[in-house]
Amino acid sequence: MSSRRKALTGMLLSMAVAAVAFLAVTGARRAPSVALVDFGKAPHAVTPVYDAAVAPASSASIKEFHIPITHGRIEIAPGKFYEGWLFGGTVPGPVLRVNQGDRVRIVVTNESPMPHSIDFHAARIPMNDAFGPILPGQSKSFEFTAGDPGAFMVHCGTAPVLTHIMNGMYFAMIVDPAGGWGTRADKEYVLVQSEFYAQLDSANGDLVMDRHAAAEREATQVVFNGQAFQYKQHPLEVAEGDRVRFFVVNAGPNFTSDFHIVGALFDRVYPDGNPRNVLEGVQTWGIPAGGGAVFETTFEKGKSGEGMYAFVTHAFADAEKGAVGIIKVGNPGGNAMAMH
Ligand SMILES: [Cu+2]
Repeated sequence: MSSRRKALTGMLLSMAVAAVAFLAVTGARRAPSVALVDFGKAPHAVTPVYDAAVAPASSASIKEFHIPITHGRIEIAPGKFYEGWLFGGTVPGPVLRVNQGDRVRIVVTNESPMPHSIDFHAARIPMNDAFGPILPGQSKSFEFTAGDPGAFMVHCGTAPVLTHIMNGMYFAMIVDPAGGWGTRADKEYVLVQSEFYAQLDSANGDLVMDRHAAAEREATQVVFNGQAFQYKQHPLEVAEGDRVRFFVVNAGPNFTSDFHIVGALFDRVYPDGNPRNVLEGVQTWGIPAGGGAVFETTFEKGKSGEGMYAFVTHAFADAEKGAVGIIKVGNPGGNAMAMH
């Protein structure tokens, strides 16, 4: 190679190196996008029912959630009101949805008169700091990377934890897998199962917690999304042919959820909501207290087509206390609601 050609090649090479370096620098300088969700400013819809439909996560790689803790009156069965302890003003609290690999920033503010805390099952983080007590009027901030896909429980972990969970301090967190679910769902719903242990407050006729009943595991209501039987009155509606994905979290505090849909089978169940744990052709799947799972089924014409389908915990003493709802596929005649 002539010295002139050598010089030219060298010059081109250094220009290419400079261009790559420039791209690397500008790439690094581009600020990652941040999506802010304030549970206090946009409370979750609970009338006429807790809205079980979940929207997709935003594409922002950093997601910041502001979560107020308050105490307030909630309806745990038709016409039955309970003095609850709340994340984001509802039971369960709003759904927190992110993508695997997202950085999750949490700011919790305790606007209630007693200490509370927050515990994310999706977080690998030292609990002594992040999950520690938040005194009345104080806030706590921390962040973690959502590295594991799944349907996770979030709850208050202040002692006695039984009391804080039975009073309503929980919500679902969905971490969508980085590679997606492998199937396209036409509808996605979140269902959080939990128990209440209530007794009448003679002072005002409302319900208040019954610690003794909770210790003895004698639930008065077992519910999906905070209220007994709400989806019997207001079914989840899907179209014939829809593939439906259910994110089911069992908040307990004491019982297992034996999740089942009458008249359908699950094409796939992902225990804990990790698509690497895949089961096919499942009738019922048990979710431990503090656990979650993702279920998929298809309401196909000629199989589980137009009609009514009950979703239940197949532990029927618990279904009779409220953990039963209806999925209405298409526009069927008749009424299947009395059957379960
Ligand atoms: Cu608490």
